[in-house]
Amino acid sequence: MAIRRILIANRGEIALRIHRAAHEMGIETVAVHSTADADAMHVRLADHAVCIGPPAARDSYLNVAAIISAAEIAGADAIHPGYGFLSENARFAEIVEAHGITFIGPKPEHIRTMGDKVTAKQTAGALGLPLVPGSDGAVSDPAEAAEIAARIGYPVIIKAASGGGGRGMKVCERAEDLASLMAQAGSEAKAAFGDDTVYIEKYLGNPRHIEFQVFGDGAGQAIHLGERDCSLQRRHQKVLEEAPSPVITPEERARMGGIVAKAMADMGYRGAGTIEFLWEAGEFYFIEMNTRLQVEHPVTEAITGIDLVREQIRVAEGRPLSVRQEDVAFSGHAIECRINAEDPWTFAPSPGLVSSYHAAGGMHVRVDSGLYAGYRIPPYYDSMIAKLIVYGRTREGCIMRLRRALAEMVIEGVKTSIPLHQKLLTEKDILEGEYSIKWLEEWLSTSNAHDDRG
Ligand code: MV4
Repeated sequence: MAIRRILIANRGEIALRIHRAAHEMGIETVAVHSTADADAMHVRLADHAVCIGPPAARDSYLNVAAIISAAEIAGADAIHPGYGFLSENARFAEIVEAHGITFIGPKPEHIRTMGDKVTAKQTAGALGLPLVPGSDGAVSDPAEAAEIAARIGYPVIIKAASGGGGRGMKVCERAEDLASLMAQAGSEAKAAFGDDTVYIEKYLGNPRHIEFQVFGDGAGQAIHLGERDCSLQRRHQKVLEEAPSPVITPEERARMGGIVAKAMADMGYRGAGTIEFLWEAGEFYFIEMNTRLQVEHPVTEAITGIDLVREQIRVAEGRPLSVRQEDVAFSGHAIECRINAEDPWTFAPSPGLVSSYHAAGGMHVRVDSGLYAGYRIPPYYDSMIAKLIVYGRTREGCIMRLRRALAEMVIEGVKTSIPLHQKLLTEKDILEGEYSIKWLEEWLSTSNAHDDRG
């Protein structure tokens, strides 16, 4: 059914991103906002706006009753959750649909299955995705855990089924430590997520994080849009992402892409999804699936020319995807720099008044941001205030343009991560594409990156 008015249950740059796709399709938008966001750009751009509560996210952007009420009051016939907040909450998706409102996202059952890491891994295995060797499902008995660990070999990693952001993970080097680390992982998971279920995997020492973008129509058709390399991260926060991965050949992309697209077709997946892999020594190992649009989706848009939010809206309307796999062509290279309001070297948050703002521009330069001069960045939410996405025909050309664009960006009044990105783009390993998930933290702890003397 045709969607006429979308409520965007989010804030910041992703709310703008969704608004833009909607308007390009002739669809009206409804912004929701906390009292702290009354002057935010996402509120200004939308056709209608509803205040849904006080600053704390749990009282506003996570307030299901307030969001459903806003949709009914504003006459929205669909809700897009963006990323974070309620985007991977299966119960929310069910409630939206129970109110006769279209949820622009996956089927609730798929959100639920993939939200539990144990059922996600079992489902991925059954669909033919390569897994990290480990326990088949949850383990609670230390003796059983010891047998599994002995079989796959140390080191092993103990993970929480409900984990996220790396919480509740323990690396175990020796059999003697296994039982106590299992108990620790379980109790930390219980405290953080209310669920002490854990499972065991072979620990990969120096992998890359490579994820495939997938898209399904919910009726058995699915495609892949290639991979993104998201290995550059600090404390599970991605810093810079690129597509394609510097280490994946077109043949590997087609082979793994074919496997993930078939898996999504077989499960009847609907909407945008990301299949996360660890990649080491030329092999992919499934770790998790994200059932949402991701922050870094624009690098995929840049190299494929496909508007992912437009496709999300199409399939939510029950229409087919606008492209078949054979129509998807990968061209050139794209890199995204996440720009946060924080000290570039200590990472301390730096909210406050943006006294002046000028976005980079020019050919193949995209800035997704709700910033404007005079805007006050509130202290209550994520520190990401802009994304700079640059495209080039080659990786080298992309990096040259990215340096040029970073130098053009003006954000005054708050500290930002722009100097960190500028320094990263002078590093030999980054220029050569030779980095793993450990690279950034090691570099920050060993280099004099921010020291003027060298
Ligand atoms: C791993 C791993 C090594 N071996 N699993 C971190 C969070 C969660 N998404 C999975 N994570 C990892 N799982 C095995 N078997 C290392 C990590 C990991 C990581 C993964 C992706 C991106 C950044 C990371 C940073 C630290 C650890």
